[in-house]
Amino acid sequence: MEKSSLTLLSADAVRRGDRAAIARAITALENEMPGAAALADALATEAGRAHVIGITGPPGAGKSTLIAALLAECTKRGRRIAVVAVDPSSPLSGGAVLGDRIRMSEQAAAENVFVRSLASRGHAGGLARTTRRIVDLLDAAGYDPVIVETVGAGQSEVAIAALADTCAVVCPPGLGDDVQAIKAGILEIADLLVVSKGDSALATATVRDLEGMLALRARRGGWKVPVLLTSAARGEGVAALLDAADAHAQACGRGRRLARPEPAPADERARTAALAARDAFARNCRIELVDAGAGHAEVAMTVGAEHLNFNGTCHGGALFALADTAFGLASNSHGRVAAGIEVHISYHAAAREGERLAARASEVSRTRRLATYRIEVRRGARGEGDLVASFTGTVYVTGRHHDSPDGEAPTRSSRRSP
Ligand SMILES: Nc1nc2c(ncn2[C@@H]2O[C@H](COP(=O)(O)OP(=O)(O)OP(=O)(O)O)[C@@H](O)[C@H]2O)c(=O)[nH]1
Ligand SMILES: [Mg+2]
Repeated sequence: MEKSSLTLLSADAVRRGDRAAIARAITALENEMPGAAALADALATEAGRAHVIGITGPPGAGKSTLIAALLAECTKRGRRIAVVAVDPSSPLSGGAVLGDRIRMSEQAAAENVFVRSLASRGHAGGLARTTRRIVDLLDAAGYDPVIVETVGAGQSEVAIAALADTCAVVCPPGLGDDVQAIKAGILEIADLLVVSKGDSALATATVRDLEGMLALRARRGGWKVPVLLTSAARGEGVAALLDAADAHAQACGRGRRLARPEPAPADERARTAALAARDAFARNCRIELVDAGAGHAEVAMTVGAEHLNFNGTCHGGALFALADTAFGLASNSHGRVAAGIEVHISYHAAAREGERLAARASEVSRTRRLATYRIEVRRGARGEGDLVASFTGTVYVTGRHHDSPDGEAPTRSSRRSP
């Protein structure tokens, strides 16, 4: 009783834009304190007004400096702006977050600006959920735009694409020379490409390189991704960047994170079972489907003599096959052909002949084009025992459907063409 009235009180204070209440609420969400989920629920219905802009890019690209310039531009235009900077909590970037705070502190002191750094501590899924709730809260508090800064490092950029209405990918000069340096997903999620440090020598060449790269790709739903040259140091191109972000929101809408229609669960279960039945490799490894649904799948196998390595324990390749099968089924459960881009596996314990192992895959984040999964391989028929291996994977979601009459057979192994 007392807790719920407390929640209502702080929800009201958040709606009024009370800075202390907002700061307290974010801390509660970050630490999953009692009442935090109820507060998030109380405010969730008011989310969807703010324009959420994701700013991502490689470490040191100039994201924070650019955001500081955007803060100044927004306040000049009389807008209330919030920034959430997500720290990947690596020892290397520990100092960078402090740097963010210092660089942004001048603007943060202003009444219409709210800046907060989050430490990601732990897995991407938890971070994605917390960040989403904090964005909803800032949205409900009337900030518009809400900017989210993340370092482009695999899964974080997938998470930001799910969250933001407009994704700006910041490319420092020189990166365009070596397109391979830009990881598979990062260009895929860009609504705006921003070349930073426009005052340095290579910047215009980088603009040309990126424009050349974009010319090779199909347009996305009528929106033409612009390449914008900025120099936060000189304050150049910042107004144009904000204008381009506004234009993207006009063209493609706001509240992208709130609308993610999913087909009925029964469809996914049946589809996943059909896919599993067509998987000759999994069948050869004696991997069986246990359960599946939207974005998740569970498979199991009994370690047999054919799974053993020269030490007499279960071969790492067999564990990989088990985890990868769950990954493939979960990522293809939505009906679109998903192609694996990147996986990572950690082995924790050995498994022996006769043991039953289960792998459970769950979706960590999903956008129109990219999705990430976490898979745990555990002992026991339903994975109730200890952890044997853990696996994370990212897929590229193609435009092809499993169910379409002229649809090709699913080829998870096929890489997407550029
Ligand atoms: N010459 C020049 N340097 C810049 C500009 N913007 C940022 N820098 C420099 O680039 C370095 C990195 O800038 P940050 O803004 O911290 O970059 P970041 O992408 O936020 O970095 P992380 O958060 O650590 O990934 C700093 O030394 C900045 O001074 C610019 O417009 N021109
Ligand atoms: Mg930064």
